[in-house]
Amino acid sequence: MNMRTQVGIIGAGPAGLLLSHLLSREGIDSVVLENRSREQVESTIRAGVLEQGTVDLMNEIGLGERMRREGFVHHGIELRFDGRGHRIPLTELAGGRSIMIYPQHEIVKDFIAARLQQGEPILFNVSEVWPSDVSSQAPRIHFVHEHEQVELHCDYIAGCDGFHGVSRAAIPEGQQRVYSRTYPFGWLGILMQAPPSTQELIYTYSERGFALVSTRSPHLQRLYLQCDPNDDIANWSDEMILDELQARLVTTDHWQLRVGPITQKNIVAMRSFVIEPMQYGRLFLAGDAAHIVPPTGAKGLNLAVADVRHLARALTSFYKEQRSDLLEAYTATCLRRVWRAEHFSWWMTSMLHRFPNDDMFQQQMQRAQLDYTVRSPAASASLAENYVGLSFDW
Ligand code: FAS
Ligand code: PHB
Repeated sequence: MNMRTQVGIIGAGPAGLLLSHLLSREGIDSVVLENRSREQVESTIRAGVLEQGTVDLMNEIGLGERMRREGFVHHGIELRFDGRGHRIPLTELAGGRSIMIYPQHEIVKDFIAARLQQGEPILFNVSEVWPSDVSSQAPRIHFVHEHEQVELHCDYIAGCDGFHGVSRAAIPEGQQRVYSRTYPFGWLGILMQAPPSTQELIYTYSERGFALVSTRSPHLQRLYLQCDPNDDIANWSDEMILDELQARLVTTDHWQLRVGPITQKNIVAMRSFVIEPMQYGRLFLAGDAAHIVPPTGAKGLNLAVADVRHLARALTSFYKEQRSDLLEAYTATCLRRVWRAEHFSWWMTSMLHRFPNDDMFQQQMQRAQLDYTVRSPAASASLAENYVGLSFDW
């Protein structure tokens, strides 16, 4: 079977869904292809921190109502080390900009509901997806849907299928420049039914390793601790996890973690990854399909949003003004922000985690960086402006 659309979008994560919504606002057709089910996509526990720019865009496009109702605006974070907490007043230091705590899977639910309400197509449970003729004027996406082989003819293809997707491989190896760093540690993340232990996120450097206290709601907390990336989650009993968190978060004034039943736990590896170019012929990569950041800087989802905002603008100027300059500048436009976020995420990760085989000098260097970051207004402001997110046209 043949189908036709203007923009074929591979992946119904935040990048693919937001792009489809931005395009439909401009009257540009698209078809979203997703190889998992709607339930699976809507229950993938990932990000939780939204930059000011992401929040503003959600409100601008009329999809921010539930985020405003159920999300939490935070005006600061705490850096904790050597048993003491130090507040970084984000909003004060970053010109009034703040962050929003609103779970990624809730954003995905909002995007899917809006798209289906508009009667726009999302094909879930597709398989054998592969793009072809991307360097021609008539790219196609081949896939199987409900046991039928389909060919989707498009003008452009948006590869929004994440790090493990198929789109990136459509860029010939000889054309790719890949930058990557894999970290010698991972994050063990939990969801815990308990009241919040803090009003703002706590990033902790401790001798025993990194720990992060985040939140999802007044009844559900999200916490992470640094662990061996190859460890098996089965080796971590709930009791061990809570004891380790308490041990890493300990302060001189006996701060207490409020605990409750752990409802979800998993281990994720950590890497930094960027592919250049992000565009090849009529194929445009966005989000995790083109770049990965370690989650310490809370940047991944926000970068995906920034990419598709640029891509939607470029495609709109092509269809409405027959201009191709923004499309040609897509890689350069996105990478400026991508490399800033890569550096910030690597810097936060390097400052806050224990590295295997580190020596006393390395540890003192990290302490000196932490001490300077919390005591120098200039250094605190630099962290704050990066954390809340630089304006889109930075
Ligand atoms: P996604 O991976 O989210 O979506 C890609 C979609 O494509 C998926 O639905 C997938 O099923 C689909 N797909 C894959 N292959 C396909 C194929 N062949 N055909 C069709 N569909 C296909 N970022 C933040 O900004 N803040 C945070 O706090 C934060 N915390 C994180 C915590 C963890 C534990 C992790 C792992 C990541 C975190 N991130 C955070 C980063 C994360 O949010 C990603 O950057 C974000 O999901 C990227 O969105 P997409 O690019 O849309 O990719
Ligand atoms: C989260 O709430 O999941 C979260 C918060 C901050 C991070 C990463 C993840 O840096």
